[in-house]
Amino acid sequence: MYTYATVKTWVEEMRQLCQPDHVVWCDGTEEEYDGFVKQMVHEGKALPLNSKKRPNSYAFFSDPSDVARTENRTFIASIKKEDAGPTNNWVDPNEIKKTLTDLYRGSMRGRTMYVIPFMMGPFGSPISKIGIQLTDSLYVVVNMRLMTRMGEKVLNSMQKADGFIPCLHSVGYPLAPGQKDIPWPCAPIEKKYIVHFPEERMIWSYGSGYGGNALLGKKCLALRIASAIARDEGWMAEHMLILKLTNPEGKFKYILGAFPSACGKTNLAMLVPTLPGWKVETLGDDISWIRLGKDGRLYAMNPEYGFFGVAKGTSFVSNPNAMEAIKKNAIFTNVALTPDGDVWWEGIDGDVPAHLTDWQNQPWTPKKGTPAAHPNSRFTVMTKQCPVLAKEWEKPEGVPISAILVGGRRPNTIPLVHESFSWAHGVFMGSTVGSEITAASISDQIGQVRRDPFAMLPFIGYHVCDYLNHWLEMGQKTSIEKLPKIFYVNWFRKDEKGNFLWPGFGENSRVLKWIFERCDATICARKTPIGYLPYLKDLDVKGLSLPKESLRTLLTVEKSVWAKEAKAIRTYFCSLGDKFPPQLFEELDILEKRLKK
Ligand code: O2Y
Ligand code: MN
Repeated sequence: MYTYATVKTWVEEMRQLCQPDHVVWCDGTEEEYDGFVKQMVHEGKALPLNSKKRPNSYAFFSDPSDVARTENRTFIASIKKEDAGPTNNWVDPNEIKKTLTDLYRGSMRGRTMYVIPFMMGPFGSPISKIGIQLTDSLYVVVNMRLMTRMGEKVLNSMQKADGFIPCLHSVGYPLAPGQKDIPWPCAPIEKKYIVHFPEERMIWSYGSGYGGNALLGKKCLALRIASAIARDEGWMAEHMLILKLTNPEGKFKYILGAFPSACGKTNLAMLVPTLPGWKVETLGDDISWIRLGKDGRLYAMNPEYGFFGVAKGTSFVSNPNAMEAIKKNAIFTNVALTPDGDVWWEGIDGDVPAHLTDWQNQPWTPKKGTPAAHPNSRFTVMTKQCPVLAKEWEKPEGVPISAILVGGRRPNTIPLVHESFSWAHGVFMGSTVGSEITAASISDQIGQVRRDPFAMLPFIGYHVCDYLNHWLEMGQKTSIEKLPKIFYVNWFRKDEKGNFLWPGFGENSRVLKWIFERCDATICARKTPIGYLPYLKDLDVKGLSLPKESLRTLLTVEKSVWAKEAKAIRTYFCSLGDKFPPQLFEELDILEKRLKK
């Protein structure tokens, strides 16, 4: 266990290993942030944007080899291989420590080691966790300041905390004496390692400076390590947005949503309802920590302090609140630049400009045929800049949850919305979530479903079967009426011509309204073999020009199609090995029986 008393010793040990020229303890202040950004501008690593259009905002451009999370270089180093399960890359902790110790030795030469004390979760929450990240990347430092509660306040609260999670990070590009630095130092792909030690509660990341690989509070700590801690301590760390939905009478509910990466979690979290009188407010767009409250209800809180959103496709049409949030004090990574020094990406509002500088600093015109912004280009901004932030978003105890939504991109089979019969049935639904493969390196996979249980597949820090079992056990901790209801939604259903049947975005408020009313039991629902579906009269489509036929398809359960789905689910469950929870096989058996009736 890494306790308060060991912070200085650990930092000193890592300093001796990585051999930086300097060590700087970050205080997390605005002045410090401004100084760091200025330094990076001076070094040619950051570009200030047009201050009239985008005040206090900066663009960064990564190495083309370092543009996203690298799942094949992400590892779980549990003592026993079987504890990592069939869906994680396992490495032996002792072996990988040897390999990485050799790589870290001298890896910060010619650089500064920054010490970042950070807190995931609000101060005062019983499940908030402290991390200390050591990094030789100033880009990481400034992003961590926007994404986490960071600095002196964390160090001061450490004495009361039960320890900290050590997070060691190096870009893996030491500088020889006199060697000039490059704008985005990193190591080649085969030398990148993002390693999690779930038993030791420790993270070692080497060779990448990008996003989830390098901002270690996010996917590494708040999901992979936290999911292992949560299993041991009886709570849950989930890949979920948190929103507050208020009806025209002023009654509100908190709703969570588990959707795989790039399925619109940020858009849903900040949705502008098209239904008059309804309101959505945001509490989080990516990660949710869930615990049992004293009253027997499940409570959720967002452990993060900022958004690291996908820029591509973000516009005043798809997400006006995100566009407002990033008007100032933002960091942009791998976006394109307009001639007047503002940002641009595919899908942003307005006409495509005639001339841009693309994310690789090359002149760009629409004729070029390549994306101007990288498809995984990002904005980083503090949560507090979201114009529809719910005032209670930082409540240490979290907010009581009424509903959990799950879903992926499914052009067929899955209706617009259906509700589970029970908690175990809801866990079954969550375990089957996935998206259809549209572009794969192996073309024969196109059209198949890539399953992603509760959208957590890349982020479970232990065995996927133990994870699903933990979900089932959480349902045993309280009475059924206190548990949130679980709904499976699918915004991505298509017709035979490949057109989306449902308009999505703000119109999703119509589905949220149905869910709200089901939670209150003010409306009935149609019992089908797969779950409860809306009666046509209960889904509010007033003012929506949706053909009757489309609505029918969106709310139909085709038994023959579902029989195939059930078969595919069985194949998937079997692929996860002997530890797969029997209760979920029972749910599948019952589903098949209901389909045969
Ligand atoms: O590519 C990256 O490093 C970022 S991944 C990411 C960032 C913010 C929210 N979610 C995700 C994700 O992959 O789920
Ligand atoms: Mn995510």
